[in-house]
Amino acid sequence: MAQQNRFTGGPDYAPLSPESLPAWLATAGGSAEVLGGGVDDWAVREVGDGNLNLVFIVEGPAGSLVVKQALPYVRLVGEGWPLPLDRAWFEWLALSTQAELVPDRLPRLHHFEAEQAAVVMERLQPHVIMRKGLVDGVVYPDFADHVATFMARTLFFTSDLAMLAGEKKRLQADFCHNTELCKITEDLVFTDPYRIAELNRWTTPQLDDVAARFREDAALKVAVQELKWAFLHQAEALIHGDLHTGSIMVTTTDTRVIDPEFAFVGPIGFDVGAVLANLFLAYFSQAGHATHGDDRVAYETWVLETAGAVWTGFEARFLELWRSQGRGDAFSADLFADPAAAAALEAFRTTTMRRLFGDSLGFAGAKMVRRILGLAHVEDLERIADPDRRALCERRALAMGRQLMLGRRGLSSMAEVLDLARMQRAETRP
Ligand code: SR1
Ligand code: MG
Repeated sequence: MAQQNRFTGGPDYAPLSPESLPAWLATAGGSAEVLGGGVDDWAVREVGDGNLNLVFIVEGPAGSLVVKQALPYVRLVGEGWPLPLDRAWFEWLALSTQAELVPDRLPRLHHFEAEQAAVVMERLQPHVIMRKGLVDGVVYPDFADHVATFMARTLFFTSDLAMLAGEKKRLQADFCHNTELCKITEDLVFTDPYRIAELNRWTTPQLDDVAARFREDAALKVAVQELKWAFLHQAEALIHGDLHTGSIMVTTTDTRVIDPEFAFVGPIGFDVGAVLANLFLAYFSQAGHATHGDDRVAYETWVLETAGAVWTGFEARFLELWRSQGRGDAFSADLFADPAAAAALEAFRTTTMRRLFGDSLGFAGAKMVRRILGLAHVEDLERIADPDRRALCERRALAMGRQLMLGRRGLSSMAEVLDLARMQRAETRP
């Protein structure tokens, strides 16, 4: 089934518009019932501010919905960079898989239509994109708990620790065609920031020296390519694939993860690292948002503590699931019934979490660097209008990213990582 539905975008595919969308939506699953009234009563606006797709909010007399439609090219760059429409299918398939594991952490799904490469889903309200909240200095007390649970459950239950080999291989087969989206990550995260690439950009001339140094840093290039190699071959679990704070919608009491169009079966640490990276970027950007009345110092502390809590929460929940629900084909339970074998397995679990910690830190470092030296930047830093001030924040974040990639295997605790962040934050070299 997955194989057939993957072929999205039929002969009638056309980018939707506020004018054309109501007629289409009238035939899209139960959308009309959710909205109430008739097509003439629906107000549509396009609100997409991401890099790839169209996103519409549709409001009717009874309720509202979101429609996300893939464009046949990268929106950020234009028609010169074609991109397959089947990413809408992978997003739908990932959301459907995750919905069975963490229904409370996702938007409710209403409808998928292959012909228009479009997904209809719940409009999350009054949620905001988390990155915007972080720029505004808003505290989200439950975020670490929510995202740690999201990651532990989605990553554990789609791994060989929980799945039978045949099921896991079918899952892998379903997602292995998401090659173009993976290629974006392979290029933009792991390769382009370390070479001259047409689409790279950075705060210039302030960061010209560090950009050049990164392109000549032999040890760093080996480290980032080792991470790329892991991204290419480490088929551990169904990962979201783009779990930054722009893919998370929040209120002060709720957290929902959206946008898994980059999903594939890849390294667990890539998702964990994405969340950590984006919290660290938020941390280093706060100095750029400080004003006379609001120095952001307390907020910096909250952001850093949250990064710590994301890792410790993830580690605890993942381990708990492994101990209580490890019924997959990896580590067959009947081999570990006797106490000596059980103790050996427990020791291996500790080693594995340590390895996942190192992987997560390395991926976090790569994802920090790409947002400063590569094509796609983040609002946390872009919203700092003064380029000198922005460059200082970016320089600190780049130094941290580099240290995470190079030192990932030697860093043994989150406390050590947070100390590293504080040390970089104190760096005043312009
Ligand atoms: C060309 S797409 C650039 C970035 O946007 C997405 O959110 C992914 O992070 C991708 O790398
Ligand atoms: Mg996205």
